[in-house]
Amino acid sequence: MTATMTQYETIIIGLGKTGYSCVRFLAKQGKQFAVVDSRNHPPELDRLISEFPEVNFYPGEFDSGLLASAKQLIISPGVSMQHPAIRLAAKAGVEIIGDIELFARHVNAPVVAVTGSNGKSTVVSLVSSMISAADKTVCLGGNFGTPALSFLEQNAPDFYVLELSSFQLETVSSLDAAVAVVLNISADHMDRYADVDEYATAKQRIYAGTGYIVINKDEPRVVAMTRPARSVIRYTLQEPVNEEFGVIRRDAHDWLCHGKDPLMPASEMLLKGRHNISNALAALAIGYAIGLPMRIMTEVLKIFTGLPHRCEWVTDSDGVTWINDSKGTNPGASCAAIKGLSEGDDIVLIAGGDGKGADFSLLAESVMGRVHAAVLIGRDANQIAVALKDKTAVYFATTLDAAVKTAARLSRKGDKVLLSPACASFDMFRDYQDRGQQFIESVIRFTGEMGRR
Ligand code: UMA
Ligand code: ADP
Repeated sequence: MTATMTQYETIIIGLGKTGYSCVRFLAKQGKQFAVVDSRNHPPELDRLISEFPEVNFYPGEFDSGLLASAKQLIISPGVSMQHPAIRLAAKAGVEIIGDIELFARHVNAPVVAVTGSNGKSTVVSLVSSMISAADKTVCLGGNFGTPALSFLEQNAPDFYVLELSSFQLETVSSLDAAVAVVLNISADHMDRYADVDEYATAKQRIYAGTGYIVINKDEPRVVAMTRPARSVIRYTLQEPVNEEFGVIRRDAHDWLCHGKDPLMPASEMLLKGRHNISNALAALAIGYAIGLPMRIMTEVLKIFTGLPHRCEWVTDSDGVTWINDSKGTNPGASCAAIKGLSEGDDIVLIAGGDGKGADFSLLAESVMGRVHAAVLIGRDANQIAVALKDKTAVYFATTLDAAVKTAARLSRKGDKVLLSPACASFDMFRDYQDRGQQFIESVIRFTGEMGRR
């Protein structure tokens, strides 16, 4: 069958996790639809063929005639709205939405929505743990991993907690989150957006609706998104004003506080680094908005060990601490990890990969006085070297194994060797988990230690 012979009410673009969740959702509703993907064998093709053999699938270059003839396109987050065939369809009046918009139109339980350049997964995990600890039911997903639409196949929980990427938010207009937060904005995905403003505009869509908005007072770009008519809860790493969540220094200890009320010493959190105090305050503000008891939330903060590949301790060997921050996939994330972990000029950094069009000057600023050597890997190693060369000693390695060996040679007693690439992993690894796992294995092999906590 040629693509242009049939007209469809809806066409799903992309047959990865999201596309397949849309297939299941629309099929259950008895809708008439087809699926396209630019790849010949996308990840969920086999499942589509075995479970939905009646659904037409069109592989390869998107057919602009086919797309423009539909009433609605449901676009996967990995596909840009700027694709010429999609722009043509939009121009022809075809409605273009994503899975989160579809979810928002059908959901009937409160949604906690979290976006930001960094810290999303940590914050949604904390909030989800707090909800469970308060004996409420929760579905945790979105960009975190499980597509949101798949939750609508089950009974509604007390709360949905969704991590939302800028890609997912681009196509959202009906989301009315009970609580929404943009944690922070620093440049990421600059291969998909014209500039940081365009990227921030996509994220800002999370604040449409009528629920609470949580504002990080330390982030001017986020503060500028405040909507006056809304119920706002603010948090800051500084001393809080009024009902804000913040940090007060008492007897040489930092305390997480709600207004003037001390909640717990920051040192009792297992998560380390200033950025994680900020994440904890965001989680407290969200939990407060949905009525979770403060005592239960602080108990969770005391036992939450953090997610793998985020500033994860690997081993100590010969006085050197090895840390896996493979999820540091943009300069903002790696800066936070460097600043959060350094206690002086004591870091050997392993960085590099696919820079996604990033500007590495922010990274250069954060290495000064903290990183005494940087070992660079991957496609954009040279570009990072140019940014770092006057700020720290720069070395190159062609494999991660070689980078580990070079870092071991350059490290001194008391140092930390930190893998925080500031880049995506896809040029050398399957994904960031694969990169982190290979790092751990390489370190364990090389140091001869078996000490993963
Ligand atoms: N692709 C094509 N042709 C197509 C469709 C997709 O080449 O026709 C490519 C995309 O360019 C991308 C890959 O296929 O490289 C996957 O894209 P997708 O939209 O099919 O992805 P899904 O499998 O549906 O997974 C998506 C999110 N992926 C992206 O946004 C790229 C997952 O986030 C998310 O967990 C999942 O939906 C469930 O909601 C991953 C991610 O990398 C973790 N997110 C980015 C990030 O965190 O930085 C935004
Ligand atoms: P995301 O889901 O947004 O990628 P994660 O919670 O997975 O965020 O953290 C990814 C990386 O981002 C961490 O390994 C750390 O280097 C950095 N990071 C975490 N929280 C913050 C924050 N609040 N501000 C800046 N960087 C952060």
